Amino acid sequence: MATADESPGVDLDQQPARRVARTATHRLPAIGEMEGGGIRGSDDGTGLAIAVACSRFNGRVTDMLLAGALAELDRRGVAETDRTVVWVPGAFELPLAAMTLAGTRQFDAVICLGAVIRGETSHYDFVAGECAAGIQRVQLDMRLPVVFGVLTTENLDQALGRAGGALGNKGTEAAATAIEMANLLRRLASTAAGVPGNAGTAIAGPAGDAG
Ligand code: INI
Repeated sequence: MATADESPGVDLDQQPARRVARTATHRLPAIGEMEGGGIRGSDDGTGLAIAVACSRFNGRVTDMLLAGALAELDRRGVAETDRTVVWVPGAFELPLAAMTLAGTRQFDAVICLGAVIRGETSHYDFVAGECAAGIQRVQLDMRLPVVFGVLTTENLDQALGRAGGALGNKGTEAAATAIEMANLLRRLASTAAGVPGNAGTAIAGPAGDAG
């Protein structure tokens, strides 16, 4: 089928410059064409606005996750004025808070922090499973990085070990992920939209956005 560019009577061979431009509109740079062999978000948080939703349940752990996340945002240049922290009762409530924050369109990423620790009943499985599924749903539906900084452990010691203890801090990791993903989406959006004629197919626009 003839496209607008290939309408009868137009000899593309006579228009080499135009032909090159046309070719470029149809694809992102291939892996190998970008530095380092791929496209990656930077770890520089300057200019990014980040929201953090933090669960109060197992607060001894989540306080440490939050401290780790905020320190990492600081270290990577996210201004204090560009950060918002909201609290929810438990991990089960994190997806709704994340959805609401994402819906404001004021943030480049949302970080969810929580600690689900196995008890004697199956409650743990429901809370952990629904929390993870809900967070993933928000990030896909909203096309915004929503980071799963939620510990799911057998006991308190395992959680403490991953909240600033011997095994690192899940909050710190979550902040780094938020920045990298926010920058990656920005980059992909500008790569796609920046190619002449490709504005209508920018790949990182929010769901439901007309543009
Ligand atoms: N919430 C957590 O964040 N961590 C848990 O370990 C936990 N456990 O085990 O019960 C937990 N439960 C509360 C839940 O998140 C909701 O706040 C509650 O069910 C009300 O919706």
